[in-house]
Amino acid sequence: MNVELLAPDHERLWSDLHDLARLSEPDSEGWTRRVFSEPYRAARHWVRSRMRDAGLEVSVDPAGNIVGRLPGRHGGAPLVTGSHTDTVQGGGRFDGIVGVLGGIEVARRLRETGTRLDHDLLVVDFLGEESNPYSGSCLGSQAATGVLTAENLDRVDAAGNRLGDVATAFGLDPDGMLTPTWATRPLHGYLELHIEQGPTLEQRGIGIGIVTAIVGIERFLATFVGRSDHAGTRRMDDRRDALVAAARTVLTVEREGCAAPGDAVATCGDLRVEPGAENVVPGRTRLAAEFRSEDQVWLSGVRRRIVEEIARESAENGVEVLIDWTVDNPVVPTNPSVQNLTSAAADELGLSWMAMPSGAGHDAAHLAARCPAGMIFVPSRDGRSHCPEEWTDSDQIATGVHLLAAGLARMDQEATVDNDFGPTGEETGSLLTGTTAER
Ligand code: HGY
Ligand code: MN
Ligand code: MN
Repeated sequence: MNVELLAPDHERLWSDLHDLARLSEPDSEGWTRRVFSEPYRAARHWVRSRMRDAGLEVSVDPAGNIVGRLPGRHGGAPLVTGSHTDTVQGGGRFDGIVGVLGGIEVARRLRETGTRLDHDLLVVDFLGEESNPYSGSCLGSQAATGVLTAENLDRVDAAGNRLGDVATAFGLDPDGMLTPTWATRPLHGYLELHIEQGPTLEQRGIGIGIVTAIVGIERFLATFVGRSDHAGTRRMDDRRDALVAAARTVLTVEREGCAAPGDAVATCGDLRVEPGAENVVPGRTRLAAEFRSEDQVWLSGVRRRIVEEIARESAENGVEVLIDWTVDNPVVPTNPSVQNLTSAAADELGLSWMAMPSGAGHDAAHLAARCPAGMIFVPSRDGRSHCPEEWTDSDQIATGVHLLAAGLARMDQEATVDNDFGPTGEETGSLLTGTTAER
């Protein structure tokens, strides 16, 4: 198969990206399309119509994911690509979107060049990949792979809305979300195109990242309970200040992250103060924090260490603390065969590439539990993401889409993608063990 032919139509891809970007909360900074919101409903309608225009058979699976199918010669276990079109609050135009539009463009190019894959190709817009109060993140890929539970459906958001009810109001079937469509159905393989959301590729002047692992994420919500008091009459040695206790935890979390091995990170992203008045000693605070690393040992250890530290510090301030761990995603290595097939395709296209971990979470982490899965990164300008400044150049996206097509084509040709031996019977080592093949 001459994969040069599968090069994407730059203008069409770029025009799609900017058409979709129009569907955002009108008065938000940057681009905001939160799961279950009206802009998100409009975006899913737009995605379905673009999939149909591309000649795909479009459906919404029981988990709520939009699935575009391009029939293959022999059918069987499908090849899957895709990503997400929901955004964070005040986010950008590329995170997730590049993978969904890239998958649609690959399908168009296969049809326009008369290239028939052996396997069906499914292009998926996964429901709600971004962080949510119900299941942590990745609602649609969790549901499709059997991770979402009835308990998740009963969780409520800050306004007290229950996931099951919100999904029903959005037109989805909560019972369907508990039917793990892809937990039993065999999948031939999964390859996702995504922006790096970090600075490495740009700093190294490399056009492609081949992801070796997706970091594990531990996330907690800590509630500090002290005592509200008059700020003018309560002596400093007689306070139970819930904000001071939370502030000490913020510094403890930061210390953990700075002392951690490798690329591990630790972040406190949200702090709520009650009653939140300048003349009242805060009686209650709520702090959201998370830890990420590709080192599972460190990640598991930090959970134990930080609980003891927070309890000790809070007690010194006469404050009680309740910690609820809301996300406990393990480190997920990508499939070595998929890494090697994708890097071979990058070599064939003469692309510069490097092996690298993903510091962001992705739907691929859940697909990896169900089939040989991998990811391709394209650069992010200044490493910025989850903000209006998020940007990737048109030609960088086109290069990523071209590699996505070539990587999927190679996976399609493999009898089983999990094949550990190449045509000569040599063991195809993983990029995990090889040197970073920067070209
Ligand atoms: O938070 C993440 O890593 C992803 O962008 N949802
Ligand atoms: Mn994403
Ligand atoms: Mn994101």
